[in-house]
Amino acid sequence: MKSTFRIAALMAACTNITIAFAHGDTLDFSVDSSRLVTGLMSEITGVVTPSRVFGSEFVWNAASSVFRSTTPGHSWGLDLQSGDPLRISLVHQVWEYNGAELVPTDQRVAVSYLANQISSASGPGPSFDYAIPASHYHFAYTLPGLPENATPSVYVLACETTDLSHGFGATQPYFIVFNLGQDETVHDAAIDLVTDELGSSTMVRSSVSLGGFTGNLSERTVQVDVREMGSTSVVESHTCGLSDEGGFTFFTNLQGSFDLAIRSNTFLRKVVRNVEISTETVNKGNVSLVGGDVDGDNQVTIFDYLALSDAFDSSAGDSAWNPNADLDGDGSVTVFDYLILSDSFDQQGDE
Ligand SMILES: [Ca+2]
Ligand SMILES: [Ca+2]
Repeated sequence: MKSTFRIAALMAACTNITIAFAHGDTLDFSVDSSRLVTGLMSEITGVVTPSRVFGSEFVWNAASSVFRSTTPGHSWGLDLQSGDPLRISLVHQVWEYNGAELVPTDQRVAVSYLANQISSASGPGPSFDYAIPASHYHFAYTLPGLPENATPSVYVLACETTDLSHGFGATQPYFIVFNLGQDETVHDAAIDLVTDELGSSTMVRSSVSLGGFTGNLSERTVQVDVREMGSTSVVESHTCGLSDEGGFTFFTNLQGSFDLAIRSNTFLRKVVRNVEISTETVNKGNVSLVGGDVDGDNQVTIFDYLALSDAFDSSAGDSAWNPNADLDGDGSVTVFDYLILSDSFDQQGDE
C-alpha cells in the first residue's frame, strides 16, 4: 500500500484548519500511473492511504425533513487543481447491509453539489460534471422518502469519478458505506464486508437490448452467470438491475477469461464468450436478447404459443393474466405479443 504525506495540500485545501479537524477523513483524488485514484486522507496527519471504501453517517435534518450527510469531504493531490472538471457517476443500485450480506435495494441515495442533483437508480447511469472549487468541498447525500423513525440500516453507494481535462483514466469504482442510526459495530462490520467483497473488485459494465420490449427497462433485471470458459459450469451469479437504457454493472473479484451467460425473464439466453476480466473496468458493449420464451425453457416453441393464447386479451388483475405472456411489457397480452413470438419462433437460446 502506498501512502502519501499531503499536509501541504491539506493546508491549502482548508481555509480554517480547526474546521477540518472536526470533519471525518476525506476522499482524496490523486493520480497514479496516469489514472485517477481514490484515497482516504487523515485530516489529522494529512497521510493519504489508497482506498476504495469510505464510511459516513446519515443524520436527520429537521429543516428539510430528510436524512442527510455531507461526508466524506473531498480533497485532491498535486496533479489536479481548482477549476479542473470532474464527473461523478453512480454506477450501481444502492445496497443495504442486512447484518450478514449486501442486498440490492430500491432505496435511492440522492447526491447534490451546487446546482447539481442526481439520484441513484436501478442500474448504472446518473452523473453530473463539476469543477474542483478553490478549497476542500462537500457533496450532500440524502435519503429521499425515509421518515425520521426509519428503521436503522446501512446503505452502500457505488461511485466513479472521471477526469475531464487531463486524459487521466477514471477511478476504479469506490464505495461509501452510510450508517443510518445503526450501532457502530454493525457499521464497522459493513465496512469490513464492503472492503472484502468490493474494495478491490473489478467492475464489469454492459447493456442489453430486449427485442420487442417497450416497457420500463429500469423495472427489469438480467441474470449474469460467470462461467468457466467453454463450459456451462457457473463460477459466480449476479442479478443486475437495469438502467433506463438497459445498462447494467456487476462487481467481481475473479480474474482471467470467462464466458458470461446473460438472461432475462421471457428472453433467450445469450452467452458472450471469452471475456477477459482483469483489474481494470471491463466494457462489454451491448448484447441483444431475443424474446418470446413465455414458459422459460430457453426456446420459443408451440408451448409458448399455447401459454400466450391462454392469456390472450388479459391485463394485470384478470384471471387469465400471465405477466410472462406480456412480451412487450405494455401491461396486456395482445397481437403485438404474438408478433414478437412469431418473429422468434423455433429459435433457442445458447446452452
Ligand atoms: Ca419456451
Ligand atoms: Ca403486451
